[in-house]
Amino acid sequence: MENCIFCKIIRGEIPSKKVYEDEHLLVIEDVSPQAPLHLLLVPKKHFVNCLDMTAEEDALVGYIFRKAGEIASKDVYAQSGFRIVQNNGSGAGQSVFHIHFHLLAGRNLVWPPG
Ligand code: DGP
Repeated sequence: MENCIFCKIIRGEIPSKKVYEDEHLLVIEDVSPQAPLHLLLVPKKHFVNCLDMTAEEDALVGYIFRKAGEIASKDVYAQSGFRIVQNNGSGAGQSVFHIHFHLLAGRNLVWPPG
């Protein structure tokens, strides 16, 4: 998508702090971290949010969760626990309309979330 900020990051048109990249997925540091570890797992294919996905993406979503676990297992902040968050729609806090999964750790993550 031409004007999507995450598509621009994926294309290398906007700089980011990359943690992991492969043909399906980009993992970057969040520009406005809400915890000592705050990464964004961003699929390279553009989807607005989970309402935009079909059964074709089932494997991709499973892959993203497995990668999130792999990354968390190597991070010191995530040793005592971590959270994966995905916001759908502005009322839920979505501000970038290219699906992404927040990986948060390193502070007390309260429940229920705000
Ligand atoms: P959400 O509110 O769930 O749509 O999350 C969007 C996140 O994206 C938010 O935590 C801030 C982050 N973000 C926005 N613009 C940029 C950017 O240009 N670079 C990076 N690394 N993160 C961004």
